[in-house]
Amino acid sequence: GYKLWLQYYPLENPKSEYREILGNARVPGESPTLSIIKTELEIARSGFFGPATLQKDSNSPKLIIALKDTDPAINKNTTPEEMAVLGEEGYLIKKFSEAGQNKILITANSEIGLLYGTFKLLQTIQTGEQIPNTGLSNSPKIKHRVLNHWDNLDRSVERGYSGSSIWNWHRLPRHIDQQYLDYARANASLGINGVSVTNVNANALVLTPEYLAKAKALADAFRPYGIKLYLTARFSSPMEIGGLPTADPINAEVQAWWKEKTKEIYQYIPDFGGFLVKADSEGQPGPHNYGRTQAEGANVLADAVRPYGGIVMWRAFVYNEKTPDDRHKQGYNEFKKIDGEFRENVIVQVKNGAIDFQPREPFHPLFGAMPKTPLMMEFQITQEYLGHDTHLAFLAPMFEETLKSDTYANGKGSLVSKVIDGSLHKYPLTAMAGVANIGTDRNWTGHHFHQANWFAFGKLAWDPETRSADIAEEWLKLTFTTDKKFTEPIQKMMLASHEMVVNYMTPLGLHHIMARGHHYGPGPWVTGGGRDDWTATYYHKATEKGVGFDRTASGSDALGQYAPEIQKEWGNLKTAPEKFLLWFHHLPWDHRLANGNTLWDGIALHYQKGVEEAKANVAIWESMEAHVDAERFKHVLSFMKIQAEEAVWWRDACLLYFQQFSKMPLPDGVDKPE
Ligand code: GCW
Repeated sequence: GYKLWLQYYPLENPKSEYREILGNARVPGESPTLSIIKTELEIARSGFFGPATLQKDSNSPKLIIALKDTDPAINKNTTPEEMAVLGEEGYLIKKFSEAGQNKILITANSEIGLLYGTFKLLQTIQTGEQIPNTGLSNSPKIKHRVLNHWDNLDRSVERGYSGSSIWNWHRLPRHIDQQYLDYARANASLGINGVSVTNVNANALVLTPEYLAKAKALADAFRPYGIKLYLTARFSSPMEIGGLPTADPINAEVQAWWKEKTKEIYQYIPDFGGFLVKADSEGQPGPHNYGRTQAEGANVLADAVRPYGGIVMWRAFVYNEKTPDDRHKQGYNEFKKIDGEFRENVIVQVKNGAIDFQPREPFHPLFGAMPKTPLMMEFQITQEYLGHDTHLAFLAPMFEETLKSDTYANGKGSLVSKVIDGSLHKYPLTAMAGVANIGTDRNWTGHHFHQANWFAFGKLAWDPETRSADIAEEWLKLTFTTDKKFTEPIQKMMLASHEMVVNYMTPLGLHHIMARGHHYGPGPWVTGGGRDDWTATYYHKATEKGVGFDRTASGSDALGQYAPEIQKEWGNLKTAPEKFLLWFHHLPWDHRLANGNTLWDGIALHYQKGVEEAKANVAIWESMEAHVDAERFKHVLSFMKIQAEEAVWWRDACLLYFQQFSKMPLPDGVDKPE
C-alpha cells in the first residue's frame, strides 16, 4: 500500500508498444525536476515490463519529453497556439511520426508541466487508455492546489487517524527522509502544488529561526516536484515570539514586525507560498481581540508577503459561542459585509459547508455571496465526522455534490465550481485546500481506500468538474488492477459508500450528533459542557413534538443567506430536498415524506439501509480475494468488518435515543437493536 496509485504493476499486454517507447526516451538537459522525470520513467518501465533494459537507439528516441527549443522534434510538431493554451503548468502529449516511426512527445512551458505530462502518460499506460490521435492537452483550472496538514510540532496530528505526523521536526533540517520525497512525488502525480505543513491551530514557534531552518529543508525537498511550502501564522505571534505588547493589526510596530518576519522567511525560502490563518475561532487569537475586522487582520499579513509574490489564505471558519446567532450564520455575517476590503493577494478559505465537515452539508452560503473577494474551497480529506480511519467513505461524490451546487449568484448555472475557479466573478487568484489524511501508517492513510480520497482531492483541485465515477475508476486501475471483475463492483461500492455512511450516521439532514470531542461514534444525547454549539441537542432539537433545526424565516433564518431561488426551493416542504430536510426544518415525527412514510419511519429505514449496505460490502469484498494481494485484502476486510459492526452501533444508538421522543414503533424491515 505504500506505493499508493503509483504501483506500476506489470501490464497485461507485455508486448505493448510502450515497451519500446519507454525504453527509448529522450529528456534533454539536466535539472532536479528533469532527473525526477527520468527516474520516474525508469521505475514505471521496469514495473510494467520487468527490469531487463532495452538496447537504446539514441539516434531515434521514441519518446521525447522536452521544453520548446530544447529538442527539434518539439518545435517541428507543435504550434505556438498549442503551447500558449498550456499556461505555466499545463502539458501537451502528442503522437507524431518521424522517419516512418511512431513516436510520442510531451511538452510544456515549464519543467513542472513536463513532470505532470509524464505522470499523465504513465497513468494512461497503466489504465490501458489511449492517447487520442488529436493529442492530449491539459492544464489546471485552479491555481493553488494545497494540502493542509493539521500537524503539530510534537508530531501529533489534530484529527489525524493514520499515525503520527510525517514531519520529523527533531531530525530536520539535517535529515531529509525518503518519505518526504515519496510524498512530494505522490502529490506531483496529481498536480498538487502547495503544502501547508502545520496546524491551523498554530504554534508561533514555527516562525522562529530554529523552525524556519527546518521548514526550509522541507521546501528545498519539495521544490523540484513543483510544490510550494506555506506556513500557518498564529495571529498573536508578534507578542509570543516578537516581544511586542500587542498584536493589533493597525499598530505600526505590529505591521513592521510582520514585514521583518516575512523578509526573514523569504531569506530561508525564496519561493515561500505565504500564510494560512485561522483567527477568532475556537480560542484562536485574531483581529477581534482588538475590535478589528477579518480584513484588517488579513491585510497586515498580505502587505508583508506581497513584495515577494506571496498570498494569504484567511479562513472563514470564524464563530464564537458568545454570539447568540445560529452558528450556521456566523461565518457569512462576519465576511459578507467586508467583501471588497481585502488586499488582492488574500483569498478567503471557506469550508464546503457552514457548520463543520459533516457527513453531508449544503454548500456554504458564502459561495456566490462575495463577488469582490476571491474565495477558495476547503474540503476535509481526513474523516473527522465520517468514521475516522476505519469507515470506508469515498469522498469524491460528496466533494462533487458541493462543487455542482448552484449558488444562483449570477442566475442559474452559477455553480460553486465556477465561483472557486474564478470564472464567475472573474478573479485570477484561485485555490482549493484539502485537510490531509496522511500520517506515518505504512499505507499513509489508515484505510487503503482512503488513499482514494487524497487522490480525489488532487484530481478535483486540478479540475473541479472531474466526475467522481471517473476518479474512482482511474484510482482502482492504478492501485489494484484493470480487471473489470474487480473494478466494476468495487467502483460501485465506492461510489455508494458516502451515501451509506450518511444513512447510518446522519440521514435526512441530521447533523453533528457525534460523540463529544473525538466525533467518532454516535452521541445524539450529548448536552451541557459549557457550550451550546458543541452539543448534539443544539443541532437536532428533538422533543416529543418533532426533530430538526428550523433555519427558515420562522427559525434562525440561515436559509435567508442563500439566493432567493434556493430559499424558495429549500424553504418549501413540497420542494425541499429530503437530504437536507432536518437541516432546515423542524418537523413532527408523523410528517409525511415524499414516499408517504412518516418522518420517523423514514429516519429508521435510512439507518437500516446504511447497516445493510455496510454488511453487504463485507461480502462483496470477501468475493474479491483472488484479485488483491493478501496483505491489502486482509487489511481492508478487517476494517470493513469494523465498519459493519459500527453501523449497527450507530443505528441502534440513534434510533433508541430518538424513539424516546417519537414514541413510535420501529417500522417493518428495521431490525431490533442488537
Ligand atoms: O472541525 C473542527 C475540528 C477542529 C479544527 C476546526 C477547524 C483545526 O473539530 O479540530 O481545528 O474544525 O477547522 O479549525
